[in-house]
Amino acid sequence: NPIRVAILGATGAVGTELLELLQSRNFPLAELKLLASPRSAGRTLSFQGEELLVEPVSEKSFENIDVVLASAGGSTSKAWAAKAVESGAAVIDNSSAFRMNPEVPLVIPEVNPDAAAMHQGIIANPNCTTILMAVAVWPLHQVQPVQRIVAATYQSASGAGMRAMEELKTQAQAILHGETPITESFPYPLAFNLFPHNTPLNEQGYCEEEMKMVNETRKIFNVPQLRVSATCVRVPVLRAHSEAINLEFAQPMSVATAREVLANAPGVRLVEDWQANYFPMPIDASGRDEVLVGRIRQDLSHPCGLELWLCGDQIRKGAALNAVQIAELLVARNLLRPATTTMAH
Ligand code: A2P
Ligand code: 11C
Repeated sequence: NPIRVAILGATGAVGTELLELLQSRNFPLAELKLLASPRSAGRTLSFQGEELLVEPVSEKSFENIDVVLASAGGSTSKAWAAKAVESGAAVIDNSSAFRMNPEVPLVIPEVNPDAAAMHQGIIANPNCTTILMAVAVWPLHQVQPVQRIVAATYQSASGAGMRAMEELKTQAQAILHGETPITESFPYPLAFNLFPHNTPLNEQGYCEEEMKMVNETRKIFNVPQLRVSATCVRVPVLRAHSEAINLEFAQPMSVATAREVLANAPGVRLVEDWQANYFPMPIDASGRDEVLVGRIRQDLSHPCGLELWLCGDQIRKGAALNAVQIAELLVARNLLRPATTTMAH
């Protein structure tokens, strides 16, 4: 049956991509409602050749809606998710608000699709850096359990939203004109610079973004003690995140095995031309569905270690595409309505 969908945060970087994906993937839509803040009231967005009005989100927004794709930040999700669930909708939430709630499945369809079955109204979409890493590491973990993951990220402006992407361009122009760059979305100039991810730090010195990679990966892989450590960095790239990943297994995994596994893994594209020294780059990952993986090599410092490098579109697989894939999964498995009664308020 065709599905009635609402996009909460339709005017944002992820919202815009959700709109594009619902069109290009031929999602079985009965109705599409576009929701944003009162700032966007009166705006229209084009969808399948029609101009659709953006509505400010309200109490009535979720009536007769089957699926809410929410990407308007954690506080907006916290304010509206329970109301949407009460109205009978399944909420696929892109924010970090509910990810670590034990009642909320945290789903990457290529990795843990079965987890979706236990949802009670809300299904969380993982953080973009977690998704990209998990899509590449999970297939190897199936061949031989990963003992430890050490990651360093190179995160684009898109992870901080549409205004941040505009700010990077404006900063670059300002600097090229000899002017002082304006910083609003970011704490420091990003153009011609980089800085450690600016989310709050814990007492161990890890920032929130790094702890998301630790805790979300453990939940998605269902390995509560998995050893993960990350260093997250914002780089002056417009779109698509990159990650350098070191994996340690209990036994050596050959580069040939890893390459073969990843060449056949869902959602992964192996990109390696060793002669040309050509490997995944954010410009090649932008606008693509797959996570590009390459530079797979034996870790010189450890017999059971592997090194790899990946790039993935943060807005697409890192956010909007994963959310639409979850919606498709719910439809395919007839899971739109929770198996049990609705979630506690
Ligand atoms: P708006 O454009 O009306 O501000 P991005 O991550 O690219 O910055 O986008 C954030 C998205 O979340 C936008 O669509 C934005 O709408 C929406 N949003 C932000 N705050 C609210 C809110 N309080 N209620 C509803 N939507 C919101
Ligand atoms: C970034 N990953 O690139 C972040 C943005 O938990 O969904 C998304 C934050 C989140 O800054």
